Amino acid sequence: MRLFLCYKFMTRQELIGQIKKKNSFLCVGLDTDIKKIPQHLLKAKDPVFEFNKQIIDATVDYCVAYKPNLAFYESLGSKGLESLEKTMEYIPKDIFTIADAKRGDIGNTSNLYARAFFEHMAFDSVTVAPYMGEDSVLPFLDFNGKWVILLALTSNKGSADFQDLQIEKSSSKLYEEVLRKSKSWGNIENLMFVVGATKAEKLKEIRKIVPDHFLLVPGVGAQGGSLKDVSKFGMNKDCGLLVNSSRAIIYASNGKDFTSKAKEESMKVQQEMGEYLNTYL
Ligand code: NUP
Repeated sequence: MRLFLCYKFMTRQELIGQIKKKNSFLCVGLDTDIKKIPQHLLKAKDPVFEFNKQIIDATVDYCVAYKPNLAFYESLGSKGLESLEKTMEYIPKDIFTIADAKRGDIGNTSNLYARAFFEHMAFDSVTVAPYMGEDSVLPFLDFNGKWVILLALTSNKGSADFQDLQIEKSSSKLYEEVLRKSKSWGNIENLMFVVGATKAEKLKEIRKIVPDHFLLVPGVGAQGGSLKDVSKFGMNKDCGLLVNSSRAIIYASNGKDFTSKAKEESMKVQQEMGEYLNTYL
């Protein structure tokens, strides 16, 4: 196991600065599946890290964030975690990093999850599920300069099961109540929310509840969400969006040209984002 000695963080202002500098609010999802990576990389000592390294080199000029999803690394056991640690060391320090882990537990346990991602692996942020309530989220917010990205309205079909439930004797849906209640647990400097790109039509109402917070928006690309609608309804005066695309970029090709295709795809998304930043900001 590698031990990270640096305690790295990125402020809201620094993140906004990166978005303006790169004309991009793209987050590339490092959902690296050993079964999907190009054959020729399987000869490498650490194929998952080798893939990530080459994807990072190809896309780093067009994105402001990387989001490894923990499932892809944990499923490979200690080797997978080592690939993730190496990936975290490789990502340039001016890029925002998101551990997509969807954690949250009783206080002392949440504190250890936070230490794993913020101290051991030096992530800037972690995705957290709100289901266990305030005392399960606050331990993550105790870490100076680090961010919680709380699940609000997720991109999948099953989000309707609970998140969309109407609260009795109220005009709110459950996800709206999550936003209203949890926004006081942190502030716009340390708390973001997940809203799926497939739910772009809800962004107008969501912005009435959380006008200034950053939103992490997964679901463009493979899940079919519209970048245009997300930008139109979700952008605030500081942009306020990180839009994630994983499969559509990292698996744009599974041949030897995977890096040039990933570069092409990320550049395409970045150029579209540049237009929306000009139009809606
Ligand atoms: O609501 C969510 N939807 C979603 O797809 C919240 C997420 N964290 N994600 C994650 O974003 C998902 O687990 C995956 O890591 C990524 C989307 O990948 P893709 O559909 O762009 O390939």
